[in-house]
Amino acid sequence: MSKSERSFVMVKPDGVAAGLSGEVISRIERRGLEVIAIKKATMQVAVAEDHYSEHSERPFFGELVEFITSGPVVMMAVEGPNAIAALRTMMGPTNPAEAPPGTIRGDFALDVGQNVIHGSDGPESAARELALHFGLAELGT
Ligand code: IDP
Ligand code: MG
Repeated sequence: MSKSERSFVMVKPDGVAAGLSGEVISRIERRGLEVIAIKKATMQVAVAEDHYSEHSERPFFGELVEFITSGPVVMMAVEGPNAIAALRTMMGPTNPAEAPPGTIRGDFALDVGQNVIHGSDGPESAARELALHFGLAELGT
């Protein structure tokens, strides 16, 4: 049995505005992963800058922070065997133009910036993002 792990997943403002929160949650659950915490909120600018700090020197950073704070997002802690990699595969590549049908980005997005979903890219970023957006009590640890 593979080791259970946790990922931070977020339906971005474009996905929430398009009414895709339920679709994303449904795909996660049907895959067999468990949503162990969930909330809908508009992210504070300082929190968004921290969340995307690895991209702070990139030319699109300002646009990215502006977009991610532009409306409500649905944030989740998702748990299950190989959750981080399984979710990245379900999301598809960052650029939706390269995302195959059947992936969330391949089915619902066209723009590299507004690409519907975020998922942690590894165990360190998952731990960091879960701590940033959820308290320990919310995660039952
Ligand atoms: P990921 O979301 O697939 O992990 P990252 O490379 O970590 O992709 O980039 C974080 C987010 O920054 C992307 O999901 C996308 O919203 C945005 N982004 C990445 N590259 C570009 C770009 O070239 N132009 C505009 N936005 C971008
Ligand atoms: Mg990333």
